[in-house]
Amino acid sequence: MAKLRPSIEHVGERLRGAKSVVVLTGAGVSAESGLRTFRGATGADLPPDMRALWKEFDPQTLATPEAFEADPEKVSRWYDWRRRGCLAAEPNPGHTALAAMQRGVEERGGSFTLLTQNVDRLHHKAGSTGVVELHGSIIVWRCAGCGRRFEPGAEPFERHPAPSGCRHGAAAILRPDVVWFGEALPEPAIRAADAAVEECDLFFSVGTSAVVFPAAGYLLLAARNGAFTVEVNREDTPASGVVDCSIRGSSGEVLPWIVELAFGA
Ligand code: BJW
Repeated sequence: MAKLRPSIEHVGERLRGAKSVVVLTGAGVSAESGLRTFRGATGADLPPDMRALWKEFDPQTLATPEAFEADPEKVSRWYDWRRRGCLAAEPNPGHTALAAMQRGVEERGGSFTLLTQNVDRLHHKAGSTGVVELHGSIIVWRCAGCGRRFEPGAEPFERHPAPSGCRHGAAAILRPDVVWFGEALPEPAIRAADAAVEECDLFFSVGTSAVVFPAAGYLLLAARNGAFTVEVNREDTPASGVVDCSIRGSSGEVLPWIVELAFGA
């Protein structure tokens, strides 16, 4: 039997009536803030400085613990460059709409959890609270030796890799507090995500290519538990065939519309 295609109005109604909402976001949500995604179409419509990162850079030589061990200077330079880009960026209407969505759900006594794969802290800047950072933060760095965390200022590091100042000899260098390929996600984030997804009745997957696990598995878990699932993305992803409603468009346009339908302006 053909699957029904619920309309965006139906999504608005679902949101108004939802008791427990989970939103999973990815790099696409920050694209309209000028931050590059990792994957997705190169986009003939996009300027060269907005090309997907993994089209220009090799993740194996930058986003793995082995890469940092082999060439800490190169990895530190690249992440410091991206860190400063994130610090300079401002939230866009997609981020703002998610903060408004949280207020709308919570004011009606519901629960709301924002799971993000983004390391840029733009959800915090937009006013979202309790954000679960599945892949850590690029704004925070930590000593590779002892794990002590630092939040460096906006100016570029003077040295690469930057010394942490801790007493760990050669290991006393800073690395970004992000999750690289092959590394485990932070335990508290996993626990918070598991609990929220387990009980949610409405799940949104927004601006993510839905290919990186375990984050991509949360949609599947929510669907299996009977939640109504929605995708918002400019392109088709592996999630598109799984969700109850797949909306093609940019998060900066679609999310404010959904929030407006559910809660008014
Ligand atoms: C728009 C838009 C607009 C654009 N509006 N939309 C099961 C199966 C297969 C593989 C695995 C598996 N389990 C684990 C793995 C291995 C691996 C993995 O998933 N690999 C796959 C790629 C094959 N996973 C891991 O290694 C993870 N760790 C792990 O599993 O550990 C196990 C372990 C347990 C115990 C001990 C030890 C280990 C870790 C994954 C870490 C991912 N890290 C990165 C880098 C973070 C640091 C950094 O910033 O550099 O995280 S990779 C990169 O991908 C980044 C992102 O968070 C992540 C996801 O990307 P995202 O957010 O989806 O972005 P894009 O670019 O992919 O997509 C953007 C989307 O937006 C596109 O669809 C566009 O169309 C759309 N879009 N503009 C709406 N305006």
